[in-house]
Amino acid sequence: MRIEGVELRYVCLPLRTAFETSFARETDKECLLVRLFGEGLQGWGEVVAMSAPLYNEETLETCWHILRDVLIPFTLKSDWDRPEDWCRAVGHIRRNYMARAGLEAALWDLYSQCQNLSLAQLWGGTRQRVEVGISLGIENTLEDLFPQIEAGINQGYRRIKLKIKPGWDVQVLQAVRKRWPELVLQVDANSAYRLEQAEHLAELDQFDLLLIEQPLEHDDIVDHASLAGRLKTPICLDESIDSVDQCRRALDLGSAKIINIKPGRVGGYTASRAIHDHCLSRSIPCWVGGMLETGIGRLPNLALASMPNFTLPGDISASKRYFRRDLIDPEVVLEDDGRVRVPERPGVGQFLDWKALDLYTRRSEKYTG
Ligand code: OSB
Ligand code: MG
Repeated sequence: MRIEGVELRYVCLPLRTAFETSFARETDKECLLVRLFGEGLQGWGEVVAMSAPLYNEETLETCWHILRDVLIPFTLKSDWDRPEDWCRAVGHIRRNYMARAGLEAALWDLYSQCQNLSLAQLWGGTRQRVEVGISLGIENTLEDLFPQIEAGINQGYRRIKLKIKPGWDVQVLQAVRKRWPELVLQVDANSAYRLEQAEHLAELDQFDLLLIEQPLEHDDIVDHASLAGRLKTPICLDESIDSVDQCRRALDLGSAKIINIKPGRVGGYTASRAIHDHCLSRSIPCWVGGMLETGIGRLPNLALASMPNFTLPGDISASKRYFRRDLIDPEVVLEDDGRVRVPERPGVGQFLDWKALDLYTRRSEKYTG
């Protein structure tokens, strides 16, 4: 594939309701879109970094810089047979995983159109529909949270994930369990605790949680291994797993029993598939995480989730969970049994809602060789 030009767009969509994690409160979904022109086609990808370096070290500005000054000039210089070749060729660049994942996603979009195969077909997907869950942010009171759980259950979501932090954990779960004893429930701390709080975290064992996601530091796999010995609830790592090698080390140490895979965090779909395969070989279940993606990032995540070892529900909820209007048409919808359909057609570019795209684009720049 010869790439003749690249456009970067900064888009900002209002969220229906604010989303609060232990590290930030977001009221808008901001992201970059990468648009590739080549082979008479267009490929689109989403950069999932946030405006501030609070989830990982990247920001939308660092991604714009790395894309404009490093990745795009490099991409325009050569022909690319397959997206994996591009990944290998940029392998010498350190980190900046979200920046490269955005461009890699656009290459996959283009490639799938060139091959006339869906992303799920290219990636060896084995399901036509995937189970999904809903992620609920930190609220001020239980009265603010409960209606959201109720709505999630009524809409048919397969499991509920609650964001937790010190002060919003044991008591909340006590109340939730009392009201919904059978609910499939998991929690995500986004690194809000330290190993010294192991005893406090062990109180969560009584709530029959599917997993606890990233309780300790974002870059730690050692303390998580110590913590694992003191909890019954399985630990799932998110932030700490940024490559297949880091995944292997974490599993060797016993730091996690379950892995959350987010393409943006690990540098793209090629790396995501490698981590999936590694986990499969070790009988470690995986699920596809989310970064409040617009439809442009959500569709390829659905294709990824159709691979066989994504055996737990993904954070790939319906478009309307987050947005009044998404950037794609048709939007991602939840079917009655808590599943979402995996796109059957190639790529994501042909699902674009151009009016919405232009409405929400704040800035764009085009680069040619
Ligand atoms: O840790 O999974 C996370 C959103 C922003 C940053 C980090 C995380 C999240 C989510 C969102 O939990 C889940 C979703 O996209 O539905
Ligand atoms: Mg997480």
